[in-house]
Amino acid sequence: MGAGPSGLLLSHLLAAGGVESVVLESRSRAHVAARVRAGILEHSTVELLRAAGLDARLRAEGAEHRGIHLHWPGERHHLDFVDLVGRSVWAYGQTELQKDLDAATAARGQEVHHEVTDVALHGLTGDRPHVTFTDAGGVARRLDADVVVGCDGAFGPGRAAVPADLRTTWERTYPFAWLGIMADVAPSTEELIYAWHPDGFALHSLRSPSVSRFYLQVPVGTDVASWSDDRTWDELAERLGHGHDGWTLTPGPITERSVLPMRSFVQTPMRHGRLFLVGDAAHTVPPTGAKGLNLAVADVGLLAPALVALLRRGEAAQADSYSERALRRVWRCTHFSWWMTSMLHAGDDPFDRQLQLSQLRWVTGSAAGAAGLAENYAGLPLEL
Ligand code: RFL
Ligand code: PHB
Repeated sequence: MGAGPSGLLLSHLLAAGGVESVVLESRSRAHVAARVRAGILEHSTVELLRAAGLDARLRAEGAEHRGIHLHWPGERHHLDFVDLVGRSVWAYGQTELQKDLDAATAARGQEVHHEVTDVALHGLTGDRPHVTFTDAGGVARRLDADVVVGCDGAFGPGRAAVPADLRTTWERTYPFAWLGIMADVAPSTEELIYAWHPDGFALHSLRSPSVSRFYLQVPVGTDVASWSDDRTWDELAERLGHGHDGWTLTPGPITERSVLPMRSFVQTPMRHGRLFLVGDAAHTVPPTGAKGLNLAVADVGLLAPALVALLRRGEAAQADSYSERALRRVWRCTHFSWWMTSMLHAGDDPFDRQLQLSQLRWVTGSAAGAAGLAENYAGLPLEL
């Protein structure tokens, strides 16, 4: 269930391992392809895409980044992940990865049903679960399967199909949101700038040599209409340090804007009988650590070989340990995303602000502090 990045990547890896799958998606192909989301692929994600033969356009059109800048009023520091931990990251939009996955899906004739409704799961604790749904033409259908995988994001039926008395959830909501904008202007930086500022966090990211992506910390419930172009650019310039050491921010036409909630969420276990959960279906992280998409890909990297072993060779050990192994990384990334969020988002408490600035000085001034951030950001090994 789900034709986002985790669903399509899983079906690709299963096909390579000789396991047939059918993908169900509630939205249209065009809607899924147009959703603006993540922008950074970590080392292990790029390695997995390379091994799957899905990295040609990423190598040609993506940009390899050695690290990030951390900025606060009067100071800017570059952390070089390659020097610190021998790993880089790639700037490549989720929209582009989705196009690559769609192309690979079409090329191998993968069965995908878009715009399905009434998806319901049955018989998950037996050997032969089935899924019922209504297809785009309004026809009621039934699929019998060996396993069902919930790649259906934070709002799909997958996570709710685990009985309430067998699942545990953890949640943290944050008292702020992000205003995200896309702009048709060349990035004013080669690598991302994460900025702490008393007015709130700001991030300068990018999508291509001519498209920039920015985020501003805003109050929960902010109406995008209250952020005019002028106000947005003025606030980005102030928070990102326009004028610092001669650095300038170049504004341009804003083509997209939206407000994103900030939330941490984990549901365990990530397996119930013949149902497996992957990506946002099982966990959500705030985007400050650029982990959401990477975590979804890492889950797939563990589950695909486990299902091939189970279904082709009758070996259950990897499938049985999937949830436990995946959750080690999920909790590491949940912590890292919470930590980055806590370090960079200014609140009203003057004591907290001093702690944040002290933490930023330590992370940029100490080799041990810098290496810790770099290791978590650029990518931990698939299996922790
Ligand atoms: P997705 O991408 O949400 O895909 C799930 C798919 O399941 C479909 N679906 C159903 N299909 C069939 N039947 C049903 N009943 C269904 N219900 C839902 C949905 O339509 C969808 O196509 O989950 P996946 O594949 O696990 O991938 C995860 C990533 O997409 C996600 O972690 C990241 O995009 C998170 N995220 C970001 N991550 C970052 O690292 N950096 C970012 O800047 C960033 N920005 C974002 C984000 C997530 C957002 N969402 C989910 C609100 C911005 C947004 C707005
Ligand atoms: C993005 O480019 O959308 C992006 C990059 C890094 C983040 C979050 C979002 O931490």
